[in-house]
Amino acid sequence: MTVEDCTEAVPDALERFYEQLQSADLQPLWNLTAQLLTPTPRPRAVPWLWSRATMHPLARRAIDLVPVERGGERRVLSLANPGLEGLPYAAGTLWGAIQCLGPRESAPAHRHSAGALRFVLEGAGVWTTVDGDACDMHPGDLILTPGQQWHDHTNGGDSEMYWFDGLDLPLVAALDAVFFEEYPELRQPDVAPGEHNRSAADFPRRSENMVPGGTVAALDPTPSPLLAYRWTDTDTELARLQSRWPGSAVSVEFVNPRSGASVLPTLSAAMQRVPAGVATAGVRRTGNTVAVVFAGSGHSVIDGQRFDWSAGDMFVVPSWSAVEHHAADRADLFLLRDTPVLRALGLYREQALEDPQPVTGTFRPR
Ligand code: GTQ
Ligand code: FE2
Repeated sequence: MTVEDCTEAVPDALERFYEQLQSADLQPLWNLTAQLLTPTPRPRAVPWLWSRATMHPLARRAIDLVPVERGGERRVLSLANPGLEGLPYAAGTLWGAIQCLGPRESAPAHRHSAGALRFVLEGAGVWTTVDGDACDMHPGDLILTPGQQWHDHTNGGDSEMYWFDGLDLPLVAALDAVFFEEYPELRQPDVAPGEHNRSAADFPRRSENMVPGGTVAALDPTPSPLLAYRWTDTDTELARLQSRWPGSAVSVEFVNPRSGASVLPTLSAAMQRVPAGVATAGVRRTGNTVAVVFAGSGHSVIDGQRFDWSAGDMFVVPSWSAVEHHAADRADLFLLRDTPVLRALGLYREQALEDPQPVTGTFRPR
């Protein structure tokens, strides 16, 4: 006898039974299986793109309208994925945002259990102080603020500064492990200009700070002691790889120089360079990706939908979506992922796609 037969036979009894379950705070798995145990991941976040053309003027406007100080805290516009019903998250596990500081402004010191990284888009004269180490920020640099380390951002110059923030906050929230604390003062003690960038001085070897290829397998519950990865190093390394494999996309993952693991226990960061006219091979992987276009232009195909992009745009590739990146001009893509978490839990999978995806639609940014 099937469940349907049973429903036919005794409708009233069954209906009463379901009511009893509901008032007992119990749910029958037999009605939920299809939505819970999906054959492949079904992220609620959708592939989406936020263009620089939309974000930048709004961030600029925030500098005029919204002061940063205690109470206002950080001038951050978070990427809110429309699939997540109003949550301020780029994807189910990842926070992505644009943050900006006007001339001579600083954002108050604090710390939290969520790990964060910054990828600098434009501007000059800003540093982030991380547990007393003032890390200068230049376009293309990656700056880490690992979980529970005090951090504040200071603009010591006369220009506006814009950067991308990536955090594991949605994941830490899902694990019910969010802690946050304000530093007793507005800022950590000043660091003499000549004493900035201590961690970068301690780990100067490019070959130990970034590794070529896909995603590293090493795991480390301790964050990287190196807090600043310089664009000059990244660019040099990508150029070196490009000269060995001309006509192919190349990438580096930034790593913890002590362990060779991803930069943070929960987050990986990589930079991919795609030569003009080249497309990356199609792939699906578990875990979410937020991509930030640092330079160049092109488009990505995500689950059959075409997303055109250029410098300063940000887009999300949700877990298990098929993706290829096509460069029109030589493109540099910064890639934030939650891969270390999936690897640590035995959930990481990737699948190479045999053929380029047919394009069935084009994304229109709002
Ligand atoms: O700059 O410390 O985008 O604490 C979200 C939370 C940035 C920060 C964000 C944060 C920060
Ligand atoms: Fe923070």
